[in-house]
Amino acid sequence: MTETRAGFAALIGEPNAGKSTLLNQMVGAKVSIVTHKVQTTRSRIRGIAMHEKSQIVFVDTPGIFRPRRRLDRSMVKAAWGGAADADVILFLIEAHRGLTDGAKAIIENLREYAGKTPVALIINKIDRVKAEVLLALSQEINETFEFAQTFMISAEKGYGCNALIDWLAAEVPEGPWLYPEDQVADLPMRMIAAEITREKLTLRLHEEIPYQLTVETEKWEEKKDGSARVDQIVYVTRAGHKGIVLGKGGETIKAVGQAARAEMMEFMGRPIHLFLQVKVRENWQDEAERYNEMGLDFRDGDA
Ligand SMILES: Nc1nc2c(ncn2[C@@H]2O[C@H](COP(=O)(O)OP(=O)(O)OP(=O)(O)O)[C@@H](O)[C@H]2O)c(=O)[nH]1
Ligand SMILES: [Mg+2]
Repeated sequence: MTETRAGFAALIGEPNAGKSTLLNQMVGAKVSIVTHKVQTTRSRIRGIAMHEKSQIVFVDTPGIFRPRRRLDRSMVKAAWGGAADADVILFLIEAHRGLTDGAKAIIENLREYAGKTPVALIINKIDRVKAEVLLALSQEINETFEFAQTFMISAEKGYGCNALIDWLAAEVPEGPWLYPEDQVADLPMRMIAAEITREKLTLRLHEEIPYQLTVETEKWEEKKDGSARVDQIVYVTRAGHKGIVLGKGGETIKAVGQAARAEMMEFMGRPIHLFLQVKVRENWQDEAERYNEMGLDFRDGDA
C-alpha cells in the first residue's frame, strides 16, 4: 500500500503572473479572486487539491514588486512568508513578458532557498506566444537559477497542468493529509465573501480606486430557512471615490452587489442576501484592524 503524502506548494511571482488562476485551475474551484489588474491578491489564500494519494495545499500569495506603501510592504512580506513555509515553491513567469527586471529581482531572493526547498519554474500563458520562443526563454531563465523542474503551462486553459500536478504529488512529503479530503479552501466564509465583492468592484472600477478600497464582512447572520444575510462595508479613502463606487443613482454598487451575490450563492450553495454599504475612511491603510480582517500583519508594513 502506498503511503499518503501532503504538503504546501507556494505560488510566487510578479503581480498578474497568473498565480490565482493556477490555484483555481489546480483546485478545480474558484477559491482565489482573479482580475486583469495587478495586485489583486492581498494575502495568503490556501486552496486544496487531491491527486491520487497526495494532498497538495496551494498557497496563493500577493504579487511581488517593489513596495512603496505600508499595505504594499505587508503584501510582499506575506508573499515571502508563503515561500518560507512551503515544501515546494512554484515561481511563475509570463511567457510573453519573459525575464523581466521584476522577475530577476525575485530570482535573487529565491537563492536563499537553494538546496533547501525545491523551486520549479512555471512559464505561464503559453497560449499567448509561439512555441518556438518557449525553448529559448526556458533556457535563458534556467541559466539564472537551478530550478528543480520547468513546466510550460496555460493556467487559464489548463495546458500542461497535468504534468505539474503529477510532479507535485510525488514531491510533497509522505505524511497524513492536512485537511478533510473534500475541503477545497482554508479561508473563513466571511473572508471569501469579502474577496468576491472586492473582485467585482475591481473588475468594474477604473484606475487607482480598486487599490485604495477594501471590503469587510461586518455581519453574517444565519436564517432559519437556510439562507444567510451578509452585511459588508466597502471602505474607500476619499469622498470622491465613494461617489464613483456608488455610481449614478447607485447603479454601480447595485450591479456589483448582484454579481457578488450570484457568485457567493454558487460558491456556498445556498441563498445569500447581500447588503453593501460604502464608507469613507481616509486612513484605513494605517489601521491595524483592517489588516487583520484581510489576513495580513500590520507590523509587516513597518518601513
Ligand atoms: N492568456 C492567458 N491569460 C492568463 C493565463 N493565466 C492567467 N491569465 C490572466 O492573467 C490575469 C491575471 O491573473 P491572476 O491569476 O489574477 O494573476 P495573479 O498572479 O494572481 O495576480 P496578483 O494577484 O495581482 O499578483 C487575468 O486576467 C487572467 O485571466 C493564461 O494561461 N493565459
Ligand atoms: Mg492573485
